[in-house]
Amino acid sequence: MSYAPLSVPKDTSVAFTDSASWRLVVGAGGRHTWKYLHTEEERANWPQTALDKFWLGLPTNLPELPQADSPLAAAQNGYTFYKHLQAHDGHWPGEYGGPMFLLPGLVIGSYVSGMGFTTEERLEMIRYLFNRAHPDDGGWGIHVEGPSTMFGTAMNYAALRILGVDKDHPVCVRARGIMHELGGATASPAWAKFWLAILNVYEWEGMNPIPPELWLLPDALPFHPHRWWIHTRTVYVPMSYLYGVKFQHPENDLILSLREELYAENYYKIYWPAQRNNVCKRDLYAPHSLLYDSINPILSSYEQCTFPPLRRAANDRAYKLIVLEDENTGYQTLGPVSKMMNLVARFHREGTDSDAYKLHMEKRYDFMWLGAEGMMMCGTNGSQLWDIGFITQAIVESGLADAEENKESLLEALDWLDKAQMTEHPLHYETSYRHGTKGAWGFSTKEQGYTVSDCAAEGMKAVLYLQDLSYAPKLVSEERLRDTVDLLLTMQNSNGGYASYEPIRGPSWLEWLNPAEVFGDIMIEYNYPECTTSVVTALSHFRNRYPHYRNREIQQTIKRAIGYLHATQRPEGVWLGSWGICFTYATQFALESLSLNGETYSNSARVRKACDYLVGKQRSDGGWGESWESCEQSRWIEHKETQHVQTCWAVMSLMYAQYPYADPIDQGVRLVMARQLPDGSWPQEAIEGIFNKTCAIAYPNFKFSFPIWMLGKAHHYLHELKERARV
Ligand code: LAN
Repeated sequence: MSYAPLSVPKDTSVAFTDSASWRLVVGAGGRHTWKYLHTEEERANWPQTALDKFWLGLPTNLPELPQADSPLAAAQNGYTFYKHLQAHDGHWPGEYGGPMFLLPGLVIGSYVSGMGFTTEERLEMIRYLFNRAHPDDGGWGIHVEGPSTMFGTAMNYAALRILGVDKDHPVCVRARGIMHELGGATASPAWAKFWLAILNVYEWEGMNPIPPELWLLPDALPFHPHRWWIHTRTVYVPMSYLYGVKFQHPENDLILSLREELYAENYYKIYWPAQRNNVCKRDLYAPHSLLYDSINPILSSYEQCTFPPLRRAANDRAYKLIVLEDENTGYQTLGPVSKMMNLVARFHREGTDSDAYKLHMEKRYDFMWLGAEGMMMCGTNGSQLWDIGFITQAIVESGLADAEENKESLLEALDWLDKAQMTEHPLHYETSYRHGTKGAWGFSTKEQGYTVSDCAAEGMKAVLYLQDLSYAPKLVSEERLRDTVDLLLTMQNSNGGYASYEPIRGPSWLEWLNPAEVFGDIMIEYNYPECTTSVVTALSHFRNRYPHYRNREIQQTIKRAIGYLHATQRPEGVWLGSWGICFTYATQFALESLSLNGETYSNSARVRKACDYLVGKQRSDGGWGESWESCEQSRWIEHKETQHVQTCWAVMSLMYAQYPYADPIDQGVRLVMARQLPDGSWPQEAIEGIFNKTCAIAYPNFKFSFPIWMLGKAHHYLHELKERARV
């Protein structure tokens, strides 16, 4: 199939679609989809809200607020604005972009499965890619703030061409220039090779094998894929199926042309086996281990003479796991990568008339988000729980929850949280190697259906905080909170730490089999200070309110978790962040845990070391600023600009530590107040999050939740310090 011809503007200085016609639809459970209204009448009957306008990057025209004369007043101004961004069901929708390798999966996967997009969606995806092309060379990086790589450039180039951009369009010409300069698409990392092979513009022979047979091995083996990190194994399932069947889109004019455009040499003269380990230097973060490089030739030889009944059985096994995953998650799967691969696999086996095909087609929309720069594919189907968890705790901790004007919004938030808790284990449970879910909250919605340790914890904390309010009903019963505790107690690792989705299942040497080249630490679960802290603080808040339930076990769990946090403090005094950028993020969490254990600046050398290090990084303007490269290189790298979100994390760290000197806190507060806009909002600054060491990801709601939280808390804290000084 091919998409209908499209007239594409030369650059993004003109409108691609009418921005006044887009509406965000918030559906059941907090589902986000964007709809384009075609007629004047529809637009008049369904006016654009501040929520729509804000995320589309249009002026919201919300009123200027009275100048804040205290941190608390600034926090309230922030919330006055932020309440306009709360959806009717109580949660705060938001963009979750950043990675630049997801949209191509959406486009290539849809194209090879015969699924279309509306003209407006195509134009907005094109606009996004135009806007995100690197200003220096016209390529794309692994994420929006990174330098151009082959991963980003080869895949997004193919996506643009599928979407209908002509090869002579200036954006394509420029992108082709950098792509060829970097060696052409033969130098793509493995995941790009995979998508290009699916599209039939790269040969399967040029891939390191992804044999589905691994799924036939006994579960007890230490390297069985069910022991891998859940994202890696969930991607590996459909990848191995599609590799096993050697899926290829049929040749057509576009495919033939792409074979010419993507490569610096003649496609038909390429010796493919030599390309398996050819990866552009710029992309390479985790080079293959000797072990991995030694196994591949053996597997490649097997690939020449697979035993057909065995291959069939392996494909069937992988396919079965794909079906279970689809059914467990309402056809959205764990994440956006597996989503599109499962979709292609279901198309391959069941065709276009099947229910699976239709359900998959519809669920693509959960990941598609229209932002100010155009339409993107998000890192998950949203960050609903994560965002509501922080803002509700912020409002309660700052004392703003008792203000009449805030009550309704908090009650709506509690209602959302109540409905978002998972109350059962997965439909397919042990059969699809899943951990339990009863009692959990996930990162986004209930339907997505995955426990994440810290999301369950932050969800529970938010509920406990809100249900403490005199005016709030106890929507979530003690029994349901006990389920959360029971689940969290199953997730601690032997060294006391907590990982993300499951306890660690595999040995650490599995990292030697990391095939992805562009990501680090992806083969197994690891412990994270952030996840560990969320869990210990949640358990401790639970215990304070319900002291009779599993008290001793909770106590022991917390003690062991603190032991883990002690062990992972770095020599310079801070903790390395894995999910937020970077040291300010993780240290905020770690110091919260330590303070809970009674360790503060006055009695703990560790805490003093952490605070002194942070204070040493405070800039002359009162703020802090770290680059995403800190995560990549595991060392503090200054950002060229001060970041107000990171300033909040640093100040929160100092407050958790009971830092006794007001100045650094006061200066941080002033910076964050100075950056607040007259309507109470804050501008978007640099990207806030990270995953797998190399890929930055946006948490745009942090620019509200953390300033409001920090300012509210600092207001009381600074007051206390002043009182103490007076006595
Ligand atoms: C996320 C997003 C949320 C994040 C936190 C809750 C913040 C963290 O504390 C635990 C890990 C978790 C749940 C997490 C894991 C990895 C995710 C799902 C992501 C960063 C969002 C996107 C990313 C996913 C792996 C992207 C798809 C790419 C692959 C390499 C499969």
